[in-house]
Amino acid sequence: MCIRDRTGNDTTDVLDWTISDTTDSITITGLSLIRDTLYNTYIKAIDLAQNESAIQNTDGIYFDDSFPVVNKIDPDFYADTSQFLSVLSNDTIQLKFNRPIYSYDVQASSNVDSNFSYTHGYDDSVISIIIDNILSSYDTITLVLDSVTAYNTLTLTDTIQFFSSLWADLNNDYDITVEDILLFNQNWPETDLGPFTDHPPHVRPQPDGCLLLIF
Ligand SMILES: [Ca+2]
Repeated sequence: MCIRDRTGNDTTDVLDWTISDTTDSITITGLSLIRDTLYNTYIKAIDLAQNESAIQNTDGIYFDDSFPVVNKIDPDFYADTSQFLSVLSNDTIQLKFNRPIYSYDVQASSNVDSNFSYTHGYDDSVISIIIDNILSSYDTITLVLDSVTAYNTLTLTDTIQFFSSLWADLNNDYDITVEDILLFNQNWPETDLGPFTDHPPHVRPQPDGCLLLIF
């Protein structure tokens, strides 16, 4: 058998005719292949009298040694500090990869909620984590990706953190300061922050559209 680089109009032998020890299979190692290059394999049979058969060739395969990586994260707190997970409705985390994924394992946990639960699914290079609970304020969701395997069998393992909104952080700096109180006063009576349950900063707001100041 031999292997040729068939990308473009040129062809280059990357492996000259090689005799296989068996008629079932042959494993070739140590090839220096170039990514995204089409390689064809050619085979011919030779009998004991040295008669050669016609040459057969494969349709070709593209060599691909690039690892799967996360291209896009939603919500992306680090790219835009206003991108939090919702504390008012169920939210979804999406991870878009640079390539289709064959298999993966994912585990998610909440820093606050021991009853945190989720489901996950995969479609079109995107892993979605659908959060079952409504998160409390100022929660950290840690996502552990394990053995994310692309079709070329290369894998990715990564840990990514996501953050729920900090309730009453009106200027999106993920801190409660006098500036937030100032904004609350300036926007009065447009900002509805209550009522809520649980204790700050991990409150669970259920704003009712009713604007009262309770002292
Ligand atoms: Ca703030």
